[in-house]
Amino acid sequence: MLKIKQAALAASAVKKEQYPPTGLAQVVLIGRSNAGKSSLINTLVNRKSLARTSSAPGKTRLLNFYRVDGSLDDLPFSCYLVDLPGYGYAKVSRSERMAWLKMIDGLLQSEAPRRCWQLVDIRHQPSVQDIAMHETLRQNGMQPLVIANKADKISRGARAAAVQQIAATLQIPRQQIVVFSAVSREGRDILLQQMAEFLQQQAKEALQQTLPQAANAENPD
Ligand SMILES: Nc1nc2c(ncn2[C@@H]2O[C@H](COP(=O)(O)OP(=O)(O)O)[C@@H](O)[C@H]2O)c(=O)[nH]1
Ligand SMILES: [Mg+2]
Repeated sequence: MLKIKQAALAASAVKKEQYPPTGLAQVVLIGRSNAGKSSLINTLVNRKSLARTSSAPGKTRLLNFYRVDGSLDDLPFSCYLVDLPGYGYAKVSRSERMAWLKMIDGLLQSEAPRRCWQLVDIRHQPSVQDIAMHETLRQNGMQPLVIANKADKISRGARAAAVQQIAATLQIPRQQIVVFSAVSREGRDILLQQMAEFLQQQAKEALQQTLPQAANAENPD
């Protein structure tokens, strides 16, 4: 079981030199402005206002690295939740958009174990920008988990169809979508489970990389 003990803002960055120095695993949150990225982080780590939430879209212009410390099956872990500035905000200039793309590209190119979580609004079909972002991530070798957010805003009966619609639009299996709400906290356990699986896989890969060397050191022949 994954337990989060502590969470804190480790760095706000635009470029690589400003990233936190450790190569810890990252869960990167991507979505339109106002999709609920900051709220999701707060819900996940059980803090009211660690990540700033705002009803004025387009305010966060930096990559915010939140360091999370906790335990996974009683063993300590640390990772980052990375809050990306939202896209789809109409009033940005071309140069601002380019700077944004450069910032995201810089993050995705940097070396770290990484998972992407893309937030979409469960009430609407994914936007053109949502689809473009999803495809870009796929082209970069990522398979983003899609979080259908604000589930408290639609009736239980409308959900299956909404999720089906998102799956069809993004051309992904239904299983790649998690229904979530920062208000009802629905879906939180599933996201923690996703995080746990990622970190476990990470630990396994790290071990596999060090084990052959350790074996060689013991048996130099
Ligand atoms: N009803 C509802 N509102 C939400 C949910 N998540 C976020 N919001 C609201 O949506 C707005 C934008 O949320 P925020 O987390 O700042 O989005 P961000 O721009 O993606 O970081 C805020 O007014 C939040 O209170 C949710 O699950 N349900
Ligand atoms: Mg935000």
